[in-house]
Amino acid sequence: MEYNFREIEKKWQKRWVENKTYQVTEDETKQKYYVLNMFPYPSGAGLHVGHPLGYIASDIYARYKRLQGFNVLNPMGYDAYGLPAEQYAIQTGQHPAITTVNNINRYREQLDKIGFSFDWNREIRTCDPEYYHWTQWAFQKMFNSYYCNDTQQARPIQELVESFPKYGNEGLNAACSEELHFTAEEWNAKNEKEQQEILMNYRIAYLGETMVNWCPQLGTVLANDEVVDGVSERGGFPVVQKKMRQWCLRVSAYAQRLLDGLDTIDWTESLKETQKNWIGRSEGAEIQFKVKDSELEFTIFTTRADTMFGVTFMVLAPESELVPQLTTEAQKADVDAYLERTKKRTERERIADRSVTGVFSGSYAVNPFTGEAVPVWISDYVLAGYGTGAIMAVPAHDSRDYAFAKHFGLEIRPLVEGCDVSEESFDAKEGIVCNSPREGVAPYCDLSLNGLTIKEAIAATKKYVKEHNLGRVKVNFRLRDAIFSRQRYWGEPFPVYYKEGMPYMIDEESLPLELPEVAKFLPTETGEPPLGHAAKWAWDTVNKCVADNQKIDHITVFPLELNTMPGFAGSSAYYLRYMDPRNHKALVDKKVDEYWRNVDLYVGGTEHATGHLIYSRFWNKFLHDLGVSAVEEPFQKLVNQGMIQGRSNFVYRIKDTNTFVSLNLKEQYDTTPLHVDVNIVSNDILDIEAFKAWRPEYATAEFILEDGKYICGWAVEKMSKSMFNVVNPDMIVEKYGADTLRMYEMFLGPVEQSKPWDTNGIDGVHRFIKKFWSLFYDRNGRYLVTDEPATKEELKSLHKLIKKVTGDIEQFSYNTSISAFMICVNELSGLKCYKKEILNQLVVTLAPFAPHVCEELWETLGNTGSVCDARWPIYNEEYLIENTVNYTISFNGKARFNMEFPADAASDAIQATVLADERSVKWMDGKTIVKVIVVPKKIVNIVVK
Ligand code: ANZ
Repeated sequence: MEYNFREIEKKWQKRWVENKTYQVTEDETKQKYYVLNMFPYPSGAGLHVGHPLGYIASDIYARYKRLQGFNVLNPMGYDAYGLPAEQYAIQTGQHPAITTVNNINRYREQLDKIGFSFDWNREIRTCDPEYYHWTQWAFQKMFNSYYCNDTQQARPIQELVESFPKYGNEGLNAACSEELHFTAEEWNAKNEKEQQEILMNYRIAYLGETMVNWCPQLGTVLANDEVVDGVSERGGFPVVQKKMRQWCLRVSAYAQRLLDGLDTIDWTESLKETQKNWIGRSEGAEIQFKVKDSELEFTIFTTRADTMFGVTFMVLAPESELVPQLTTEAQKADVDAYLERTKKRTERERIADRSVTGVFSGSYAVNPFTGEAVPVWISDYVLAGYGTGAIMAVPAHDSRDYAFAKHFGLEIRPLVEGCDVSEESFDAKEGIVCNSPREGVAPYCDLSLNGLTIKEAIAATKKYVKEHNLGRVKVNFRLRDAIFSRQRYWGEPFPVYYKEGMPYMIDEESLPLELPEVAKFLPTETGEPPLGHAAKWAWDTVNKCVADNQKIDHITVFPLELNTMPGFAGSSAYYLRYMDPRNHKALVDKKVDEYWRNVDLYVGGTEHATGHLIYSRFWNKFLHDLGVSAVEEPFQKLVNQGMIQGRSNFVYRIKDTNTFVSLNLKEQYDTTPLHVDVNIVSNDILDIEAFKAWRPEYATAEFILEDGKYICGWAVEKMSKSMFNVVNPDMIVEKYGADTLRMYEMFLGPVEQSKPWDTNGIDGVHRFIKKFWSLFYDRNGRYLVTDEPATKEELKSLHKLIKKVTGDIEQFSYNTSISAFMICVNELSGLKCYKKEILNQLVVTLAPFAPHVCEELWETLGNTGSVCDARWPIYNEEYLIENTVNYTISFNGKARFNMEFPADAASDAIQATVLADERSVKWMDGKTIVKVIVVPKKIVNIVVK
């Protein structure tokens, strides 16, 4: 029988479905293992060979764990809300739900062909109301919670509702947007709306005034990385900074826990480092400065409190609320002009751009340490969202302050008198060189920093600040709260209605609140989000249902929220839902969650390092506080798969002709390289007929060939449609089978590494599977397998493999495993080993990589049940012991041939056997033996004369 992969793969894919091979339930008798892939956004282009890379890697691991006896959860679903479907809808009128379903169906078809062990029973789609029910539910819980800094956890907002009337917010230590102080009397004197405003200050999901990148043409707010040089990445439309009331999540409250959690998980150091930087913990002090000739006071944040004596000016962020207060009449026009200018820049551009801009406010601030008045400037190198949005500038010790002072001719005063502050002496990284020991400073206050190191000086200053009530010690985080509103259609609707401008949650029993139909997917004429087009988008609080907008009376029927949730909403807790996807009563049943706990292995791209992987950790911690998620960290081990790059092919057209010259002859002509579809090139040889048929203009093309062939050039580039280097996995499966595709993708190189797709080696992998097959059947289809006992050599070959593959899989080093399979199969072929004892175990070892062919051969060997349920073989060290040693036989120091001896052979015996060998007789050439030296386990040297 021939290796007919088409039939085999079809047969087993069908049988897996019929036998529910990959369906998994909670089984208390087995240990769980949860494998997860970052679920895909189903785009219109379908899968290319880069997409399954991570899925194959995790599938191998899932199958391996199952063979080891674990109860493995390996689910798959779709991140189905997203911009491309919506943009397409805007352009064509096609409802995004339809495009999304079509794309999902195509994805599923492609995935099914590759033979994954996904439990499709657990499929989820983020756009499915049954799914987003729980996204909305979690949002409501966040709205109804605040973060207690003392206990470091989320707690019901109801606690505040109950304590404010009794104690005000005295003694409350909670994460908030703004520091507030009020007594019980003050609280009780407020009306409902005012009280709601105060509670908003503490809620974990809150409406906040935020500066956003607003793109009027797209009618939406963009994330910083969606804005490039002041225009939208998508479409190139102008973007302005605008203050907007938006839903936000108080991610910043969890900053310390997000940081601490990193020490408990098995992620790469580089990814942890990225998250640490993103969270950006910074220890410093907040210090108060009085405004000269005024009652006003403001606070700055500094990590270098010790530099108080070097402050020569202050800087406010342009958006700071202090700006209008501190701007004097004389400076107003200049300040307004400056503010107008900076509005156009995103925060990221402001950080990246080092050109100096700014304007004097007209006011002065008093240094609490020296009593000196220094000018207050406004500049966008100070960010509104960080620290207090105001700084004390120490140009002699901070590079940005230095550049600013130089530009505007402000004083640069080093901490040590007489220090060189010329441009040449400035070390941007270290600040100016003369940091310590500190000498010669004449403090106005009684603090002396003389002789201290920077660290000691900072500590001493902080202590002084605290003791003299000049400010407080403060830890700042760079991590910002997440903006959670999008002015788009294709996303989860907020389960929120508005009464007197304040948001209220629809009751939990009424969830999910389903996305309404709209006439148009664009913002309305009045600039409202697309949901503003919905005719039936009001909440009837009596009947607890959605009502026509006409019924809005602001008494019992209220308008619903028009924003929708952002992309990360649906992907933040999806791994929990996979545990219990059809539960109507809860996100996940408590017992089920206790069983699966968290993801043991998560595989996905590094591009999610700071988005999804921060948000989902935050979301999970919140649910953990609620007692919903059993484990604080959602993803125990994380593996980032590399990208598969495209391998492009080129043809060379001779300028101004329709003639194409083969690669190695092109130097003789003046040519232009053109991308050619890699699918009509095989091993860099162009299929000329296919090329002619590819484009009408090539129908009459002529060719200058070498050795009768047209050889294409190649280059490694991003895999993209425009480079014609996209390889569709369907084509590979069609030509070679899924098992070859799976093994080949893994053979390309280490999973974590980016590497080019290069079909040139695929034949080799395919041949390997055929060779493996030929251990079972000969060319004439005769079944070869026997029950004979295995020899030591055969066992050694097998156990060497088992040992290697077991170790490799644990390290995700699949490419080296595949080499080991090739070696083993070659060895067994050489030994003509067709023994069941060996083949049974070989099949099990290969099954995670090539499941179809292994199922088939497992059955052939007479086993019942799926190979998935076999036992992973355990290698036996005994078979691996080298029981023979290879000796080099030399004559007068020259190596001549090799001989095998038992490892424990005695020197005498070795000597006798060597001398009796006919090759020795030849090399001695009738001469006399002077001496025979036997170096155990190595060499035999015969000295002759
Ligand atoms: C005085 C000083 C002297 C500073 C010196 C630094 C060096 P990290 O580590 O990132 O927290 N800063 C504070 N708030 C800022 C804002 N909103 N925008 C821009 N810069 C701000 O950095 C904290 C330091 O960055 C603070 O310490 C402050 O400058 C500046 F030799 O204060 B420093």
